[in-house]
Amino acid sequence: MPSLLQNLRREYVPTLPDLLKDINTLSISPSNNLLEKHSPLEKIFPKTYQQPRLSIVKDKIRKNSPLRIGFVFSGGQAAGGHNVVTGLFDALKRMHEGSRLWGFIDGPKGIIENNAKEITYEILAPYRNQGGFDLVGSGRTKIETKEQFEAAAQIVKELELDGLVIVGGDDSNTNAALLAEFFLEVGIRTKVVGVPKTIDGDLKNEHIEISFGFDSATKTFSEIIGNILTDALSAKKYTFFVKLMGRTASHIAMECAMQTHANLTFIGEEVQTERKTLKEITCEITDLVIERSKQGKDYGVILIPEGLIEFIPEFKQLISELNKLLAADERHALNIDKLNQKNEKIDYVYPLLTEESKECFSSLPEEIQIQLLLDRDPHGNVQVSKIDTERLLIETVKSELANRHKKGQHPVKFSPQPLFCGYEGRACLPSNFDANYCYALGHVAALLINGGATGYMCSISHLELPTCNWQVAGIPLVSMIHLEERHGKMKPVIKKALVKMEDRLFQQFAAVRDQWRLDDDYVNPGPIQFFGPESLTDCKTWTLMEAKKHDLDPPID
Ligand code: FBP
Repeated sequence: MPSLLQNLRREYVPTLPDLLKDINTLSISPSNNLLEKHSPLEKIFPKTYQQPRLSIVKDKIRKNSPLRIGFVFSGGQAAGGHNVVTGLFDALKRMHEGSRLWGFIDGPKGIIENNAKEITYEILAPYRNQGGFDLVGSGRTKIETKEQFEAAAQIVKELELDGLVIVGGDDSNTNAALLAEFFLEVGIRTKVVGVPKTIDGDLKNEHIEISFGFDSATKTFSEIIGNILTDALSAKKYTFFVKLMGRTASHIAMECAMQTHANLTFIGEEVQTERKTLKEITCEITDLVIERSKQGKDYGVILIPEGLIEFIPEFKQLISELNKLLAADERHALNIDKLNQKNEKIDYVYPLLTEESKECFSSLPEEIQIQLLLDRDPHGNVQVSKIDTERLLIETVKSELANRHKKGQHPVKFSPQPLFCGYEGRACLPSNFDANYCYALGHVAALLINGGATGYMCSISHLELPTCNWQVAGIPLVSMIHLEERHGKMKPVIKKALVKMEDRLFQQFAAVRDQWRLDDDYVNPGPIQFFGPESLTDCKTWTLMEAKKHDLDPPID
């Protein structure tokens, strides 16, 4: 049974950008090309690599034909996904009442297994402005073999789809680009359009200001961290080690740090730049614990991005070696997974590692060793959410404190508490920002498909402004792709946006963080606000607002 708040949220009517309000007067028009000729991508995407950016412009009233569209949620949940669907559905119906929409069940698997459900107004009604992807489910199956591409072609042909909307992150949108290319190659008319989703905030570039879900997730995590800070300050006995989701990039950790002023926040990308070892990270935390203890503060809160481990140089090398071993294991069907005993797995890989990686691997607790050996996701990523970095750091800090004590350091009270903020931020009720953003993205997807565009990502810009002023466009997916090593081979993938040391955002964070180490300048931002003064309900992330602050250019379209 839905809660009172869920019911109230269903009644929320997302605000649309002014441009999208009269959808039947809009058309798409090509602007500049974004890729240079003769890029190495030409061979992989011969049909789509030179597509122009598309502007959406006011035109005379047009009469649309009914459209048949499918959509799929791909990868991890992000708040607002259901509003992409409601936006798409409402736009389609406004364009032509006879339009129809299907959702593929449980992610891309639903496409290759021919499992789709038609979405009607009644089916969709309970999901308006709700979190999660449970309308049709999601999954991480990667469409990659020739058979899978052909199966996808078969099902879109059977459903006579005009368009397929892929709601996904960097990997899923890479898949969207490959599918668009394949459909063109085999003469299938279905257009493929991507929507930028991921709480990680790493699917962004000069055309995509932020992926949806980042706003709601960071607000949810900041609420939790704010509460933890207040608890720490009240009981004065625990040091919390909070691991924050976000896979590789540390955007989430940096945003939450700026919102809450936790005592210490690691940024994975900085650790990589400064080549900080596990020992150095451990010493940084230990120093903080000792300094705070001297001030009578045997408590504190430390934020750890879940991708941190991949950036520590010795782990980076170890993970890369393990990735290659696991990929080779898959190819030669050696099946590390069939080795039942934990020790068997460890004994199997250990002799195959280089001396440096052997040293790093053997220094780790057995649980972490096993976690590093877990299967990669279908896109070849280490499943960092399953690695207990927060617990690893607790252990290393404990032993560093013990070492220092042996060397004469006064004993300190160190009572650590691990916490992981992850899944709860992906499926929360979407903030007003994500609800509006996603509803508008659904409209853009409908417009692009109606205009015959394929191999594009929906883009909304000027997000720092009130919703009525947002601008919309279609960006060729190939313009965001580069070649990267995956499963030991060079593959086309959409480039992840990491935190950059030279960015104003990082520098601003770096300039203020030191004062949070010892002074308890804690902030408790409280829960996401859905109702009330606009300044609260339309409050956007620091990451988005700061990135846009000096961007005073007038809208392009
Ligand atoms: P997407 O990139 O698919 O949006 O997923 C992001 C994420 O939430 C990461 O932050 C996290 O590391 C990962 O998914 C967890 O994956 P899973 O849901 O498979 O445990």
